[in-house]
Amino acid sequence: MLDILKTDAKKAVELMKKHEFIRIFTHYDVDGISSAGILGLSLLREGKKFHITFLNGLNDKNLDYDGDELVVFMDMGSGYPDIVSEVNADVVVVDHHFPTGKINPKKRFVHVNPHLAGIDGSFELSASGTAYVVANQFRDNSDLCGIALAGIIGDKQKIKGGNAEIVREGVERGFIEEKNGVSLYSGKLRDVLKISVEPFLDFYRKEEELDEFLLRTGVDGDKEVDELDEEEMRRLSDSIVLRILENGGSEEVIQEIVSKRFILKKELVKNAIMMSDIVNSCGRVSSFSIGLGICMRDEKYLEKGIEIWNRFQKELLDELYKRRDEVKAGSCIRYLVMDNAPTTGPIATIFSRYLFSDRPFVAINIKKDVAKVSSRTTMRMSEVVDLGEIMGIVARAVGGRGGGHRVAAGANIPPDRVEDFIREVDKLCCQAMGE
Ligand SMILES: [Mn+2]
Repeated sequence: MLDILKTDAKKAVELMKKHEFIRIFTHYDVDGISSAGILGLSLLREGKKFHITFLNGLNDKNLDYDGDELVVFMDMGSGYPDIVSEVNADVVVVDHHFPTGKINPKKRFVHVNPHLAGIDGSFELSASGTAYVVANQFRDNSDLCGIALAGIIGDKQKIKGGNAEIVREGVERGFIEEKNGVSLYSGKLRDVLKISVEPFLDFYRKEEELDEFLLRTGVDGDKEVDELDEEEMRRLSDSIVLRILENGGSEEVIQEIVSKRFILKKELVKNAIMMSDIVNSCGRVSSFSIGLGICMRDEKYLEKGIEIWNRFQKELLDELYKRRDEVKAGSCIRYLVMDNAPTTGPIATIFSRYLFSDRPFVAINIKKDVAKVSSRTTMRMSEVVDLGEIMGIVARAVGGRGGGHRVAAGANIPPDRVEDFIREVDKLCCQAMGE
């Protein structure tokens, strides 16, 4: 399944081998950071020097490089042919976003993207997974599969297709261990249920409900999640499913969370979803190098990373608790308008998956000069509603820019056009849904 991609990956590696110094630009989310971690470790093993910059998105102003360097774009680039075409250096793009337009490179150029190799890059291979395929063309770097998995989880992809192949290889080689059960953090059950955001169980500041839940489930809340026996895990899993559905969560998330728990044998953080969340929170608060350090297995970053994650998690939970009552309904969407909120995307993701899964969800965060939009919907609704397309069209119409995947997309728009934007998005969603 990865054969064609491996051919492209090999070309990328051949080009990288021609350079002693590699200039890497990557997305600042967990998929982008883990991609850079995978490539960074691979380059270290080849004795090559590199410099990594983390970007929110690509524009022509934030790229500094020398013409004799090799520029590598990770988790970005495929959707910005105009900018990639302008780069006056050898270029490698390692991305999984849908390629748009034609790239006219100035120098040598290799494009490694699952979509160009017959693989569904939206759900079945992340940038980190693509980076892992590239890494293994240098030499056997299959021990890096756990880092790839952190990115796969971070991008909410499925363990299918290319991703499944990476996990399978990891399990076979003993780098990943699979356990049955609900995907939960490690730690004391009561604490884990309270702070869990994926799945979000809505127990934060609801101690009594949590006690009742544990009593009904018949599992001791003081037990370590990793030490629950099979029967306890089964009962817990049933209760969690029920709770999510009662809260207004989507049935789709059930399949995702009641599946496998992955243990990463080689990583500093053994629990795969914790690793993904810790790196994610580092990215969110612009502590990119700490997230990268954890991906590159440098122990001195771990404590700081966990501290950032704890703070981030608490802030996110406080925000979820506060914002849920501010959610409004349009004709076909639900939306939330916030001023200077600390995050946008995570709130949109969690609300749309666990509390308001019945309609597309749009979260707008108004900052000084720009309103940041994150929109999410379920897989089932995305069969008719293409949020990436809708964000693109409506953002352009109000003088902004937007795009993304069918299920998850974003935009930046002028703050004074927020109301027009919501109205138009609502209209296009209604049209798509035939209402
Ligand atoms: Mn990605």
